Amino acid sequence: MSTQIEETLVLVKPDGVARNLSGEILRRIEAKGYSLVDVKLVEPERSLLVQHYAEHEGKPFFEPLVEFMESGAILALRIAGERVIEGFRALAGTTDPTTAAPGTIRGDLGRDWGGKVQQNLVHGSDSPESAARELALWFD
Ligand code: RTP
Ligand code: MG
Repeated sequence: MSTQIEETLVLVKPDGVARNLSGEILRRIEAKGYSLVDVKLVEPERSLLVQHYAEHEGKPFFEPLVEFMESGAILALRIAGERVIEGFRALAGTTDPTTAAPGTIRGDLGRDWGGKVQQNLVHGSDSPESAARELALWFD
């Protein structure tokens, strides 16, 4: 099988940064064997968040989601590795932290805060197209 080194965008969302989980999340990424290419702590403009989550515009959770993402600092990571796009999504676990599998970031560390949006600690690009688009938004 040929190797398939990819890059993806990971965001430690405001709940992860506020709960001091950035190091724990980065530890899991590095322990898996992915490497860190670029990193920055940001408080993005609303326009960047709206572009980032453009696929969800019009959904009931869109506005609460953007407000949540504006509520504090975000750690943006550009990471690289073999099939890292799919692999990081597996490491993160499914969207709802209550039912995300134990062993995943969301399953082990996520909480259901009973709000209008899932505060699920991390974002990971969901396809090669999303990764290219999102890395350009956050890092270029
Ligand atoms: P992400 O894009 O952040 O990596 O998460 P995801 O692919 O697992 O989930 P997605 O469907 O893309 O939703 C984006 C983010 O919106 C919030 N959400 N809340 N209340 C709800 O039902 C709901 N649905 C989605 C979550 O923060 C989710 O990660
Ligand atoms: Mg998504």
